[in-house]
Amino acid sequence: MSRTSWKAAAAAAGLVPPMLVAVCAGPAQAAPDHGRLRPAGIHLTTSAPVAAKSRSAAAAGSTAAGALPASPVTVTQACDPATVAVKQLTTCTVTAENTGAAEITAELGTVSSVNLPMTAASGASLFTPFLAYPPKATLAGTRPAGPSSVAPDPGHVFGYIPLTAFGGNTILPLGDEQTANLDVPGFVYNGKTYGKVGISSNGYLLPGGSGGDADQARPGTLPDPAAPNNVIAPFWTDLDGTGMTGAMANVLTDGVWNWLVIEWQENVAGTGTPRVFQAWIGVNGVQDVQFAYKFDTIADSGRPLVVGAENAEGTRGVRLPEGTLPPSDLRVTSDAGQPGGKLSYTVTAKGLVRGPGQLVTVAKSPDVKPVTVTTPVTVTR
Ligand SMILES: [Ca+2]
Ligand SMILES: [Ca+2]
Repeated sequence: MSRTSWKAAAAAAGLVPPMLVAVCAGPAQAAPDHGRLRPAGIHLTTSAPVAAKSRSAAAAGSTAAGALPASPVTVTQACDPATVAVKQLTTCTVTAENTGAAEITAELGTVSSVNLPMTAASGASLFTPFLAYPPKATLAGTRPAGPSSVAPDPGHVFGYIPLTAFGGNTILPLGDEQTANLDVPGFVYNGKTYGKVGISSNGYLLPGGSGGDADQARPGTLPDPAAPNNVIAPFWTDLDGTGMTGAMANVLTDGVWNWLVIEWQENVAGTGTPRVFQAWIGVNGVQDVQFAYKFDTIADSGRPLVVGAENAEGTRGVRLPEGTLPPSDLRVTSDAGQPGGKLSYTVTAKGLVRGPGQLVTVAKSPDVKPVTVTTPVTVTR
């Protein structure tokens, strides 16, 4: 199939209303139709395998001793109207939000200028006409988008179908500790679309590609903020493609939906014992990440093994218990995460004396710099 006809197939997929895709989750929950699969005819371009570099020491960021770090709490404050006549009222809304991953306590206070006394508050108490504060609050930390499960999904994953059954495969001759970067049709992972994927000789993928400095023979845990990040690992262990195919890739279509399929054909490093497995990545606008295994090659080699996935920051992820062989073909599902906790309150202020005035809100949290926000309010005659 030509590239043009692939585009036609993608356009056909695009005809499905977005809501239907969201509700049905597209191909992720469809029963795979093995009989209709054929190459989508997409030419996958690759860069040469990159030899692993030694890991560079992390740049040690340091702050002056005693200096407090910036607060993860952001404060917004707005007054409506921003100009009032004497005896007129303005309502000011203050919102604090935790943008950090950790829970934090926040104590806020709002002070008004002498020409703009506060007459009422909601969600806060007036201590004097010039000082209001809400109860001390505990703000939950943010939860980023990321994988929430790696689990069997019987009837909804393709399972192992040898890519050699199809024409047009792109061969990626990986040796030991090498990664190839492949330009691919855009696929969604944790809410982001990627047009490139790094394929490690050690059984994992890096959406967005690898700079070549992260190929790790010894699997890390998942998640882990340490490099490599954004790992999708069908079978992360010390493998070596030398003398084997290495990896191959193709885009298969059932005529409507398309999948990027990557197959590893390598040996356990230092042995002649093969491991053959695949990642199926839907390129249909919704996350669809499947792992498939040629189970007669899947066995315990005595080497560390990790099966799972993490997000781009290495802060959320899932894995089978370390060393656990995949019990079946698997699917990685993700969720969108959630923002940090918020605190909001309003105060009402009254123009008393003509001239420039202001409301100043300060948010204090333990062990970080306080945050100060100033909102001018002009009092006219
Ligand atoms: Ca990581
Ligand atoms: Ca290796």
